[in-house]
Amino acid sequence: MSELTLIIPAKNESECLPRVLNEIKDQDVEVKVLLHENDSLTINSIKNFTCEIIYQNNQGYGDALIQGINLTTTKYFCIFNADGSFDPTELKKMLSKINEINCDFVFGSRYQKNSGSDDDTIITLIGNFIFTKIGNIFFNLPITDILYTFVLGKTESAKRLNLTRKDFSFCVELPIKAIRKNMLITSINSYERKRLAGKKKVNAFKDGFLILKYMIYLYFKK
Ligand SMILES: Nc1nc2c(ncn2[C@@H]2O[C@H](COP(=O)(O)OP(=O)(O)OP(=O)(O)O)[C@@H](O)[C@H]2O)c(=O)[nH]1
Ligand SMILES: [Mg+2]
Repeated sequence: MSELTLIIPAKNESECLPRVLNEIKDQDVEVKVLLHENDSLTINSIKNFTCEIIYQNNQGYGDALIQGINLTTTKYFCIFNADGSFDPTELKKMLSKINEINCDFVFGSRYQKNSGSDDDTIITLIGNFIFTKIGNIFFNLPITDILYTFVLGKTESAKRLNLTRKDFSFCVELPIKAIRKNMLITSINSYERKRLAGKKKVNAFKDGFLILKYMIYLYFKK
C-alpha cells in the first residue's frame, strides 16, 4: 500500500495531464485528479489511466486542493500540478526529508542552492521574491519560495489547518496557518520545468493582488 497520494488540480489540461500521468505511472502513489465536471476534454484525455477522478464542488485552485486533502487517506499527500512543471523524481527526496526530520510540511523551492526554474518570467520571479520576503518578515516563515506550492506534507496536519481559500491565496494560507499552529515546516531544493503545453491559469496581477490582500488580512487577524 502506498503512503503517498498525489493531489493533482487540473483545469483545461488535456494536453499536459496525460503526459504527467504517464510519467508517474511507475511511482508507488495514489493519484487523485481534481477537476470540473464540465471539463470533458481533460476527462476524456485521461480515461485510460489508473487514477481517481474527482469533480470539485466549487470553482478555483484552492477549492480543488482542499477537497483533495479532505478525501486523502494516506499518511502523506503531495500537491502535484497537471502541467508537467513538477519533476516526479523529486518526490523521493521530499519523502526522505519529511521522514528524516519528522516535520509537517516540506516545501519545494526554486530559489535556493541546486534549484531553479525554466518556467519563471521576470514578473513571477519578482512577485515570488516579494511575497516570500513578506512571508519571512511578517509571518516568520522559514521557507524560500512561498508561491510555488510543490508541497509534500502529513495529511493529518493539513486537515487540522481548517483551510478555506478557494483561489490562489491557498498558496499562502497553507504555510501561514501551519506556522501559526507551531507546525514544523522546511524547504527543499526543486527544479521547475516548463509547462508542457496549454495556457497558464494564474494571472500575475489579479491573483497577486488577491494573495496580497489575504496576507494583509491574516497579518491583522493574528
Ligand atoms: N481543478 C482546478 N485546477 C486548477 C484551477 N486553476 C488552476 N488549476 C491547476 O492548478 C495548477 C497550477 O496552475 P498553473 O496554470 O500551472 O499555474 P502556474 O504554475 O502559476 O502557471 P504556469 O507558469 O503556466 O505553469 C495546474 O495544474 C492547473 O491546471 C481550478 O480552478 N481548478
Ligand atoms: Mg504551472
